[in-house]
Amino acid sequence: MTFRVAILGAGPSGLAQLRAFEAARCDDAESPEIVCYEKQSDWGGLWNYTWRTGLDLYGEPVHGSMYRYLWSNGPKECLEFANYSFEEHFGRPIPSYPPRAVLRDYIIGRVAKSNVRQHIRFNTAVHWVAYDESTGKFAVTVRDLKQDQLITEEFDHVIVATGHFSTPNAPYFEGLEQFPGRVLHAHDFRDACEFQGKNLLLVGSSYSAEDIGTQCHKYGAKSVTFSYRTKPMGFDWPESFAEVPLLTNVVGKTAHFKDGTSKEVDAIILCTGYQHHFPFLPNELMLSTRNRLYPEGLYKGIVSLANPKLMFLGMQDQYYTFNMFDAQAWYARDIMLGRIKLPAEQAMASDTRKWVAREEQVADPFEAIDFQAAYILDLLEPTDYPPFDVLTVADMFKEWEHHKEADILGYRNKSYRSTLTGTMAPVHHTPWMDAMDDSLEAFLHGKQSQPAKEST
Ligand code: FAD
Ligand code: NA7
Repeated sequence: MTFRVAILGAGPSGLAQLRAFEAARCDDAESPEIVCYEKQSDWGGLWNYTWRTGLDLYGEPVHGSMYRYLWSNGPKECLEFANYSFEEHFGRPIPSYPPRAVLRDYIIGRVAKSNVRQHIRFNTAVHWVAYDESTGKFAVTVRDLKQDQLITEEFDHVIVATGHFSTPNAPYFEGLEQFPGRVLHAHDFRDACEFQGKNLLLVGSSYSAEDIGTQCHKYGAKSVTFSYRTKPMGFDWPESFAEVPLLTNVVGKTAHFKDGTSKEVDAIILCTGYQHHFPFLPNELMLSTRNRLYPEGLYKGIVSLANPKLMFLGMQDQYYTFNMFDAQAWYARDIMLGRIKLPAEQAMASDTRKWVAREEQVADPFEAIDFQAAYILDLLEPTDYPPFDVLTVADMFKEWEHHKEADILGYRNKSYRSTLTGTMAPVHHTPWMDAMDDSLEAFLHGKQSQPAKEST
């Protein structure tokens, strides 16, 4: 008898799950009936750019956190799918740090070659998931956004692939309500050109702060001040950057910091991370976690300890991305197909505790990379996902860290070798700091269609 699987979200993780089932279908495995619910009108998740902020056309929260001129913040060779190389997709080698549109094209290129789009219900937001102990089934209630209708369907398994970099974590700082300039969270940041000639304050010291700060500098911001809670990023910043301790309060345009210093700023961007937010899950199925490498409550980082028929993809803090989501999707698929037998509840809980304890020993980014590599190798072992050289990818991530330490504005000019094809990526035609046009055409064909940096 066939079974029914609901996949929530058609971003890279949800698409990985669809692709995993497609691969099994080719092996004549029993194929479930799959429905993937996606609230956007297209697939690609965060990689779809939207100008919208706040609520979408239908009153749902806008998912997108990506912005114009976003370029990959890690080498593409580290995220390459094991069954679909960049070279296969583009028909030739391309440089290591593509802009968003190019990565989106690659993600979509793989799934477009299969029949998986037929399973996706676009413009459909998941509103509630309930589990019925007596039938052993989930009732998933969605809103068809175009028809404005609620629909409920039953499933044997639910895969949550709704991402966790969309709902802002936005702390309050005294005086923000009186600040006479723009105050926004990174989730709502769209276009660095808005901040040309401005003095910016960015709260936070992780990827968003680093990337939005360097972008704004590239597009003509006058100065960028990063305010950290725990520790500074510590890069060798050019003169117009500064790193200061945590913001305490704002008086007029003056931001005051914990060390007693202050700075007059024109705009404040809260790069303070995101919340794992699942408004469609009841308490008993909820996943509560901060952004970490091994969320508590998930066996193999996937299976809900609260109900093993509920699984989560892509909920980790991420070095590895697309190929890790694939490893997870193949593993989840094999659980659903009965190819991987789940151990007893206690054994799952104790295995999870061991990984969580191991993560707590991680001392620096280099150990974090090794940890995530070990996690992926653990997932790959029992599945037929094509082998890829996880450890060489870990070495590339470490090289990437060194390149960033050496030159935070120039690391994207470096090239890496694909572990799939063995090809060394060509050097891009334009150094990143001068590449103002982030379109696919400009990247692949060298057409610069936008004006270079404007004077302030
Ligand atoms: P998402 O991409 O977030 O997709 C989730 C999907 O679920 C979305 O399509 C959303 O619309 C849908 N959804 C959510 N809620 C509902 C609901 N209730 N009902 C129906 N559908 C729903 N990774 C890299 O590898 N390289 C990078 O350079 C990089 N840069 C990044 C820059 C930014 C600003 C951010 C925020 C992230 C970046 N990432 C990067 C990491 C990114 O998380 C992953 O690349 C990837 O997009 C995660 O895929 P996902 O499918 O898990 O989640
Ligand atoms: P991260 O990596 O989760 O980092 C969040 C940052 O925000 C981090 O520096 C935190 O400081 C800081 N933070 C969180 N809460 C506060 C408060 N209350 N006050 C001050 N600072 C705070 O999120 P990012 O958005 O940078 O990156 C997420 C993804 O987007 C990533 O995968 C990128 O590829 C793009 P802490 O160090 O914890 O003290």
